[in-house]
Amino acid sequence: MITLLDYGAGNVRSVINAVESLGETIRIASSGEDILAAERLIFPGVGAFGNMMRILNEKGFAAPLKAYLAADRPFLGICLGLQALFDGSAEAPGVTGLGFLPGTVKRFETDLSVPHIGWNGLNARKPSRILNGLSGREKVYFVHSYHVATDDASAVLTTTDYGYPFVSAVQKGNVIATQFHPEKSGETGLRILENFIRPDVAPYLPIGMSGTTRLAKRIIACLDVRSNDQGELVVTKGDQYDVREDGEVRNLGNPAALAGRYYRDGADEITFLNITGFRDFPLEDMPMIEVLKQTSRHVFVPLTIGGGIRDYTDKNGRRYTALEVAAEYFRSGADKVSIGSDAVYIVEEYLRTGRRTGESTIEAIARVYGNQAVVISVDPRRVYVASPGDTPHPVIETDFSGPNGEGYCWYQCTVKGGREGRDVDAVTLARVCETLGAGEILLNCIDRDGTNAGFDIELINAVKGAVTIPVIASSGAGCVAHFHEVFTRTQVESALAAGIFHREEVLIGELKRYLRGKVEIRL
Ligand code: 1PR
Repeated sequence: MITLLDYGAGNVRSVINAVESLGETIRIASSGEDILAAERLIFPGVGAFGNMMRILNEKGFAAPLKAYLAADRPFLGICLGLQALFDGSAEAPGVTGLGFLPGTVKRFETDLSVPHIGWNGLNARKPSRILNGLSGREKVYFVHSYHVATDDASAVLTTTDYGYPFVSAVQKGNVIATQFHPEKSGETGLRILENFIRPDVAPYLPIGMSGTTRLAKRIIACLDVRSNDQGELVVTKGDQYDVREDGEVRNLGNPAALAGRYYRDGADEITFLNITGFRDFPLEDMPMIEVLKQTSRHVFVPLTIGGGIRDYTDKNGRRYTALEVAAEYFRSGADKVSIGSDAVYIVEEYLRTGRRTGESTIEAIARVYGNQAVVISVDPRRVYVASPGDTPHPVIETDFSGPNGEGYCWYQCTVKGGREGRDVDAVTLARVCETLGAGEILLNCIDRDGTNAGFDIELINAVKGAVTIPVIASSGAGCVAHFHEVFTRTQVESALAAGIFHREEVLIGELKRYLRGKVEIRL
């Protein structure tokens, strides 16, 4: 029996699902006594350090947790569950941590994108039961802006490089904690969890670990989901956002089954976009929540879900906040949520008033679940102009001239699935969303969507150059070479595709074999 400490923020469902998939039962600790009675305790931390410590103290969990740790009982902390073990964090000055290990938590100081999101390697400093059976060449999934810094070198279990080496796991006796997410690290992560759960696993030092670890470029499979005319929830795919063919919604398969296939094929992440979310309210559209629950039971890589994350009043006058919608997605197994139309309205308001309210959907979700949990899905379309002076928006000089030979264009943001253009450009939108606390940009392109013509490199470079958060390139992938192009001609951390994967024109395994040796990827 595994005891799980859930203090109520974020996605503990993934940990529960991963542990249950290993044949173990889980019990949720709801009191200090439950913590002290645990045989093995897992503490997955999500969100922000200050919020976590406040809840642990309010619920009376902090003192029993300290006693449990001091007694050297089996413990696995994950992400913030690692950071909690230290004295304090730069994320929440003045807030005291559990103080089990000496040191503090500090923000990444690097020119690389922060948060550090994605699959990176491990360098082991000493043998550990959780490393048993690993070759040392595996990659595991990270998502964080802060890392621990300790004076106790003997407690360092692994380090990982991101601009410089940082502590990615610690172990002191039976207390182990990882900055990465084993529950989101595919088969490697399941092995690590199993090593923690099973009794009598021998300490082991993988031989392949050495040198500098490298963050892999992520390959993301995207599933656009909606109900078809028969009311069945299907994966669909548009050509420049038009998902109908001969009047019918294209049906490319069952969402949970397709996600399972992409997981087995090696997808580094899976994104679901509830594409009619702007008009159907997700909390009434329960099949989508069900898809997420089913998927997270057997898919152990990060799941992002978007569509319909906004405030809403139902027909009975009950008001729901965007935070409540997001919370339901997180409870159902999402690791990140993506915001489309609402982000455009938020940015318009910000540009009009010149100040942040602290109340926007982006800020509210980031405050509770952390910046890394908030993705902005941008749906831009090219607007051509003959000269830069023809528009107040920032333009780029383009190699692909417009219908009348125009040599410049700007990227107009749209809402409602591309149906309505707004007076905001994609570069400004990305920049403002970063200021408001978004952790990642999912950069679609209506002109390229479903065309197989390749990613819009000009758009991607314009947006990537304007922000320091990671950017996902999306729309237009038609062959394996397009991924190589986007990873070598731009600085994006990940690339997303839909049509070529759904139609099996390119398999994810085959794509990764092609990229191997050319760009860093997770095999
Ligand atoms: O506005 O917050 O409710 O979110 C709605 C979400 O649904 C947005 O993220 C928006 O991008 C998405 N969406 C709305 N309508 C459509 C549509 O296609 N009619 N899909 C739509 C967007 C674009 C991509 C696609 C890539 C790759 N899909 O995510 O998967 O372009 O495609 P490809 O590889 O086949 O070229 P809200």
